[in-house]
Amino acid sequence: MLYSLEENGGIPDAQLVILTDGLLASDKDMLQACAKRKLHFIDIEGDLLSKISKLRTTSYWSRATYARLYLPELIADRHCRMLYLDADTLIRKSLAPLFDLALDGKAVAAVPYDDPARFNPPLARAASTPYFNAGVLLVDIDAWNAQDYTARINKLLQSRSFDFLDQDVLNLATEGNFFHLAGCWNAQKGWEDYSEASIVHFTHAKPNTKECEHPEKATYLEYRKQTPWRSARLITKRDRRIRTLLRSIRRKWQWFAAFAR
Ligand SMILES: [Mn+2]
Repeated sequence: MLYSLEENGGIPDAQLVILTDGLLASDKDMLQACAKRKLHFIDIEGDLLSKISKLRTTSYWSRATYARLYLPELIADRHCRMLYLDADTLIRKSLAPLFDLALDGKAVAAVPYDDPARFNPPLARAASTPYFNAGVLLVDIDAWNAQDYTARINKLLQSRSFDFLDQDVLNLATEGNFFHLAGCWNAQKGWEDYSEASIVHFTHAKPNTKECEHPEKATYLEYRKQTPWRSARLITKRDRRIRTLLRSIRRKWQWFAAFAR
């Protein structure tokens, strides 16, 4: 994602902020090697960690997913426009148009799903209320603050747990009132022609895995050749099971160590 952003993103003056959870200094050096400009890292710790550490997670969505909710108050420039991008995206074309778009006073712009009825019933609202994918999120921070989104989100997070975690929370906070971006800004599974997409989003199998048959996997691997991950082998289902197991052992051990202190 980072390498393709530098290559095709067309926003050389934008500040790049990376949210990290438990990365080593050597991991950060490898990420930095993918970028031309200096990266700013925000580690999930302290206040931010205490806000999200007890929230619901799943085997495929870690607590880090919630951290994006707090980005508007974490980044230094409080009056800018922020573009949040998932790590499982690939940037194919200039992102500059997103920074010139008139958002009509809306705090959030995103790509709506064609089938909102899939998401809305558990949220106790009308099935047809627009619902967006949160992997590509354009935020006008002034409008976000004017409409007290962070406070709304805090209240929602304390009220219950959500099937789609922070994505449900963001959608509830906007109450269906968000700017609708064209699908090419978050081209997900089933998109007809990826050469027309500005941002490809690998929402299902990830392109660094053996099982992935996504048409853009080859593009991803081409870009990856230019990064420190150039010779990494493709991950298998077995690798992932082992990784998940190790992660859960490490979490339990951390809990035990904290308890024993
Ligand atoms: Mn994603």
